[in-house]
Amino acid sequence: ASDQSLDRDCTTLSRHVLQQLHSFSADAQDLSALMNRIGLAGKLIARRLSRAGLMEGVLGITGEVNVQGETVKKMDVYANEVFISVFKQSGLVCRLASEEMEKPYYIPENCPIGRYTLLYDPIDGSSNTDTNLSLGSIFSIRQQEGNDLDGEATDLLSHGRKQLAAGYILYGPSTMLVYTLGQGVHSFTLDPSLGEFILSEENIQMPAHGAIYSVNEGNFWQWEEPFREYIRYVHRTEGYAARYSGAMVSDIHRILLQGGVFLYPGTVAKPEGKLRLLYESAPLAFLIEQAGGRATTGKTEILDFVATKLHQRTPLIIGSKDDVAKVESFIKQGS
Ligand code: AHM
Ligand code: MG
Repeated sequence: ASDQSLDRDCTTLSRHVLQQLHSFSADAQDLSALMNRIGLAGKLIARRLSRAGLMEGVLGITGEVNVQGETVKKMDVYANEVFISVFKQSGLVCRLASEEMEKPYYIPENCPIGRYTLLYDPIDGSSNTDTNLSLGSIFSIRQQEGNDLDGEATDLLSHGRKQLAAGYILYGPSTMLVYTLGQGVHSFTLDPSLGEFILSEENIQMPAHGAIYSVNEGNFWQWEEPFREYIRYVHRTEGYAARYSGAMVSDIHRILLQGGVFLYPGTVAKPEGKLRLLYESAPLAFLIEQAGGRATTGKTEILDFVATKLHQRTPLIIGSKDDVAKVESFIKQGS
């Protein structure tokens, strides 16, 4: 029995990926190596965040504005480069696409052998950086299709069911990595003394309904009426609680474990909302579906939505099945 508990306590991320795929095939080895690299990026970012207040030049803004028109933080730049540098050494990834880069980044020495593309948001919840609050990184791995001779990466403009792996790293009181390969959702906690992500929970299934609704209510009057109607319903119904942290990775992590719904609706001025499909909404949708939840734009399942451009935005309603359906019922009434 003691052997068994030792065994369970020490399932590391890379071993878990191999177990998941039940094989030592080339694909399984690749995915294990890729997940291991994502874990390394997470450790490097977590280390820097944990010391941010003790070091010069870690916090604050760079003075630049990114492709999305958002102010760039020094941590955004650092985290973006961490992913590039860990994947340069992997040999497996030819292209990386992130929130912080207008065009995909090619690693010539890995092309065309590296048949995988990493899509990622290096720092989710950037506005939390300077106040020592939870942050995340979001990732998605896709197989590269075709040769991408024009360097436009148009093969990425396909639906989210093509993701091979997806998940997030949550930088909270402890650092956690949650991932799916399309076979359930599994969470790991970083043991800083070992420098390893250790299995915390396997095959996480989320409740069909939860008390939490998570949305920036400051935008109330900018939304379309059905969202206001949903929020009014929540306000007058007993048993709901609002939670909104400014980093959707942490809000969605809570919802994964306890149920509920996260919304980022479009507004009249910006009907597509804020969140980007390929490296924010789609990876989280893949993961939440695997945990028994759902994600939709309000019109289309997130995983069926096909982007027309790399930095495409879509509205997002994601979480427990019944709660997503409840939001949808207001949208249907309104149309
Ligand atoms: P970011 O990747 O630039 O940080 O943007 C994504 C974040 C989400 O984590 C969060 O839920 C949302 O933006 C917060 O936006 P707002 O301040 O408009 O509510
Ligand atoms: Mg983001």
